[in-house]
Amino acid sequence: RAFRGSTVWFTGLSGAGKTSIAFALEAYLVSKGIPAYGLDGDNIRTGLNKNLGFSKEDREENVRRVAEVAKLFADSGVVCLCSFVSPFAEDREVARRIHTDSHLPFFEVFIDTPLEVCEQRDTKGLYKKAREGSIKGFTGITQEYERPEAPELIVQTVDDSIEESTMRVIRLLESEGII
Ligand code: GGZ
Repeated sequence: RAFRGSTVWFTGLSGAGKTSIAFALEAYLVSKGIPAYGLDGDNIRTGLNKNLGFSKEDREENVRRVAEVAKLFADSGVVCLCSFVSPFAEDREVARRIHTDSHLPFFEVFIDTPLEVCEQRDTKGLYKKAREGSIKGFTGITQEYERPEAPELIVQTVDDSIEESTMRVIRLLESEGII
């Protein structure tokens, strides 16, 4: 099939598992010969968006710029996997519209890992810092996370392993004719 460019937008709390699932999905797609590329804070906030922080305004601009980049990837035929906390519904809607206005498929995937679990994992020690007050405006602690109301998929990582969660996204892309 010629056309498969699209964007999968992973949203959820810090430590929810967005990047882990996107990374596993990227490996799967590439192994099947399907071009895929992951964008996340690690490769975006160190370069393109290094002038942005975590205020509501900066997150809005972060998400907007990422969505514009993802749209270009998708338009070029790549499955673009975006892993961003993207806590505000309005910003995620902008990301969606940037794609749908150009007739490019956009799938919002909510990685629905409870705050308690993310905080328990605390892989980067950020929740501890947020609780102590040394990080301000931390999503889930001192800034809100607006749960998606109508995502294309909800993944619950408490019940499912990374592999099972990744399979759920693969099945979504199959059922939507992307892969
Ligand atoms: C949330 C923060 C914050 C604050 C630093 N709030 O687990 P991580 O470390 O790797 O993922 C989080 C990442 C969030 O960046 P995003 O670009 O995804 O955010 S957004 O979409 O809202 O613009 C976390 C780290 O950066 N981090 N400070 N205050 N996460």
